[in-house]
Amino acid sequence: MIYFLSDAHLGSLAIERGWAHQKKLINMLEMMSKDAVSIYLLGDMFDFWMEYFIHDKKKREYHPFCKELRKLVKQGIHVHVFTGNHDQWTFGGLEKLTGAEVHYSPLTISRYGKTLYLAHGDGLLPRDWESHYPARVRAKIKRYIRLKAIFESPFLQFLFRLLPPQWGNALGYNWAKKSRLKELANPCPFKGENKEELVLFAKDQEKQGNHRDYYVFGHRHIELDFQIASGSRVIILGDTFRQWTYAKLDKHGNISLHNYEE
Ligand SMILES: [Mn+2]
Repeated sequence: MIYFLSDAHLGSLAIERGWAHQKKLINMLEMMSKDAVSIYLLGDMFDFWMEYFIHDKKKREYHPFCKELRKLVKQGIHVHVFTGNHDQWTFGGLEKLTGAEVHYSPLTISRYGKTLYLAHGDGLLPRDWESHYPARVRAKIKRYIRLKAIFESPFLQFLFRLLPPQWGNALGYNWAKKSRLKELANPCPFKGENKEELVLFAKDQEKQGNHRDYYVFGHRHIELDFQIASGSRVIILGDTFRQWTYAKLDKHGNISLHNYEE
């Protein structure tokens, strides 16, 4: 069995009962470990993850989760962690801490006779994205692209890593809290086949001849299993703080969405 989950946003200042959240996530991974060959964590497992040059005590909070990943790796399960837009600032530390393989960009894999495109999903757009949105939305997307470039700038990352962790974390966690509260106040359900960026992205990939059976994403915090014209399915993983979503690929190549309950 291959499992997929994403978007735990561990450490979020907008999610209460931090330990209960982390404990449930660990239990969910334990459940998967019973028959998992691989587990893919598709980004934003942490609400904010930055590796500073100075020791960051805050990371201790995540040790139970990181220890669990290490345990799964020791058991022989292939554990893959993708970076998301909230936790992209890892420079080898997370890999060292967990033993998991860290991916910084999308990945195409073949398993059980199916091809899968895996990505966190932020910033993925079809080539002709501008034709799909009115000016107001285009401006918003452009702002996001600019912000993403700032977040990904090696020079700015270097400067941020020089900060005392308390300062950096105060900035990072409050930025993340703001985006979480904004989402809670104003949730954005599935926008429909012709507006949902990740569906448009998948359709464009198919148009370019890059066929995959399944596109699996996180990021949007909505649960979606949507078939596009090429026959491919776009799976969006919901989250692991409220909906407790995961996807499962069985040995016959069938993929399905589930909700973890204790
Ligand atoms: Mn995200």
